[in-house]
Parts: sequence; C-alpha cells; structure tokens
Amino acid sequence: MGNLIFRSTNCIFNKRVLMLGIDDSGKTTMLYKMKTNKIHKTIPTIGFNWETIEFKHSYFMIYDVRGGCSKNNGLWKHYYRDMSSIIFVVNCLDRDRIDDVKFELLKILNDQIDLKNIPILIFLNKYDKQLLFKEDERHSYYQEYRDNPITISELETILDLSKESINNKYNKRWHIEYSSNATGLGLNEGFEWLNKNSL
Ligand SMILES: Nc1nc2c(ncn2[C@@H]2O[C@H](COP(=O)(O)OP(=O)(O)O)[C@@H](O)[C@H]2O)c(=O)[nH]1
Ligand SMILES: [Mg+2]
Repeated sequence: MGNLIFRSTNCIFNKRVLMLGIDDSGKTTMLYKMKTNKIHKTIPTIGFNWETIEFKHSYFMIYDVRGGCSKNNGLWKHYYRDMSSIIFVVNCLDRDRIDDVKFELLKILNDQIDLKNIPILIFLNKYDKQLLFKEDERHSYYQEYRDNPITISELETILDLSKESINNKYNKRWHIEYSSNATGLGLNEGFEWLNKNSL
C-alpha cells in the first residue's frame, strides 16, 4: 500500500480512459494523486480535467469529467467515443446516494453501442478512515457510515454482477477494487487490471 508506481508523462500516444462517478467520490483527487503522488485540495470540477500518466510502460490519458448529481449526467455520453476503458469511482461512505450510483453504473453497463466491450474498473474509494483535510466540512456527514462502508460484494449484488467478469449479461469485463487516495490503497492494483484489459 502507498508505493504508487505511476509516473508523470507528456507522451501523447496513449490509451484514453474516461473517469466517471457522481460528485465527491474522489475523482479529481485521484487524478492528481496518480500524476504527482501527492494529495491536492480540489474544487468541484467544472467541465473536465485531463492528465497523462505512465504505468508500467503504458501511457494513459485520463479524462476526469464533472460528476454532478444524477439526472445531469447526460453529458457523459459525449465523451464515450474512442475510450479504451472506463474508471467509475464510488464513495464507499455515501450510502445515501447509492441509488444514484446504481442508476449511473447501470447506464454504463447496459450501453451496448459506444461502450460495447469497453472494460470498466470500479474503485470503491475512500476506503480509509481519514479526513484528507481537517477543514473539510463535506465529510462530516459521512461519519455515521465510517464503520459501515459499502463492500465489494454488496455492490456486486446491487448491480447484479455475476462472479464471472467475462460472459456476464452486460457483455463487459469489469473489476471492483477498494481504493483510497489517502493511503494509495488499490490504485496500483486497479491499474494493473486496467493495463491488461484496456482495448
Ligand atoms: N478520506 C478520503 N477523502 C477523499 C479521498 N478522495 C477524495 N477525498 C476528499 O473528497 C472530497 C471530494 O474529492 P474530489 O476529488 O473533489 O471528488 P470529485 O467530485 O469526485 O472530483 C475532497 O474533500 C477530497 O479531499 C479518499 O480517498 N479518502
Ligand atoms: Mg472533480
């Protein structure tokens, strides 16, 4: 845990990865953690951010697209074209909005046109018991779920994902990984899978 093996790069020949998830799941923090190996303060994303990173001699261009609340996310599909994979980030403490997460994830899993055969990596993020910034008020309301985070098997059940990552009803390879930007948990492991499975 902690020893990230990402490197910053300016290489332009790379796999394009779309990073999605509802707001406050930790996407922007994750993007810059991978780029710089540091935690940066974020502001809510307007539009999108993108960065290129190297992971084990593969180059990824990662698009971090504004989350917002459900129903507003129709814009995501404009980014679907030419992506080699999707990363979907879920805040494991945000039980109150699990229905929004399910709604968005099912849209992606069920897309058989632009996202047909596109692998999807799901990070169950914030799998730590930390506040990244003491003054971070946005987090105080998760306190009650701190000892009861959403688990991988729970998410599999909610999404009706079979144990088999290939040959499932969604026609997509998928993988769920616990992650934390605070500790670095799961980031290498998630990208290991992405590296093998991206188109
Ligand atoms: N404890 C904890 N907090 C995180 C983590 N990732 C992000 N945060 C915090 O969650 C809030 C939202 O992060 P941000 O990256 O802006 O989320 P985004 O809306 O999905 O881009 C910020 O206050 C971050 O400091 C994490 O892995 N663990
Ligand atoms: Mg953001």
